[in-house]
Amino acid sequence: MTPEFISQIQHGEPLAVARAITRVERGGDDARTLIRALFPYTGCADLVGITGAPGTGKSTLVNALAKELGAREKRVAIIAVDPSSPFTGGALLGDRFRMQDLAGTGIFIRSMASRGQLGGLAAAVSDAILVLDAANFDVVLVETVGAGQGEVDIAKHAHTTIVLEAPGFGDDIQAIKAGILEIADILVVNKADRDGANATAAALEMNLSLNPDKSAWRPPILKTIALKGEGVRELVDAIATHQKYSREKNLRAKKEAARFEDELRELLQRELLQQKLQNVAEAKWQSWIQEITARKRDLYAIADEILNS
Ligand SMILES: Nc1nc2c(ncn2[C@@H]2O[C@H](COP(=O)(O)OP(=O)(O)OP(=O)(O)O)[C@@H](O)[C@H]2O)c(=O)[nH]1
Ligand SMILES: [Mg+2]
Repeated sequence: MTPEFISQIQHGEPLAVARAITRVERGGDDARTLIRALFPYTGCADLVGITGAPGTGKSTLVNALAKELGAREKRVAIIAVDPSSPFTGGALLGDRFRMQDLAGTGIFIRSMASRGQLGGLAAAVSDAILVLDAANFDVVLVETVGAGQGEVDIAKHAHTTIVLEAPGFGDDIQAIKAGILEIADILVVNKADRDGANATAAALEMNLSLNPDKSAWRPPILKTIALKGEGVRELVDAIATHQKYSREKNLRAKKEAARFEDELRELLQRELLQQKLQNVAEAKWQSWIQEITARKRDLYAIADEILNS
């Protein structure tokens, strides 16, 4: 890792930034050295999470948001966390289309697959965010499907979290089902060109009014037609309003502290686990599991043995 590489990343050179993210995805010592070198240059980018059920229009909206931010002279990067789940098989094709859509705009886009990530998806995405932050992007947009704890954590830890909903599920609010409504700083009913958008907005409104805390930030409910870019200007304004509010109320600093605290705990868990297990042979491990299933010994006894070894 040369000083030139670090400097290229800091200048936001797309190839260097892409290589850096590949490196943090692979994990290991290389990733660690890189993040440590970049960390002092982070802490400036606005981190905006966009989450919602599959198909609500997150990718379309993120592209529209990125363009509007770009028009406001912001340097924008996008991370799309691809759930690589069977029910959203279109993600890859969709992403190719998105990348074409953004070609020539100077907007950096990268998708990260949630499968097969050493050290977990959340860790890889946080490191990628640090890379983009060090690369002097003003805004990092992170799209996640609101499923899975790691993904929810990513969204939760953004400075501003947008939860997307779309009409067409009857009275059901998908975000409630997914348990992600509470993390919203801004609620968006996308596909407002469709029947039921007003009803969905009203249902969200009712849900918000159940929250008795009048002093807290009340998430605005906006309607967008992401396909046509309608409502996107208002959404960018709402993001700015929220960021101003969270700076004034010191929420941004608190969120960041909470994020690093969670990440430090996770890191320690992984490292300690690895430390304790690195000298345990697979056969030994399997024999412990068999002892437990045969009720010869219990979980606590085995754990004690490992911890005291
Ligand atoms: N009618 C209508 N369709 C839209 C709108 N926004 C997005 N769509 C369509 O909805 C479909 C899903 O959009 P995506 O942006 O891929 O949704 P997503 O939430 O990113 O989907 P996943 O990443 O697979 O979870 C696409 O066919 C879009 O063209 C909108 O405002 N109105
Ligand atoms: Mg998508």
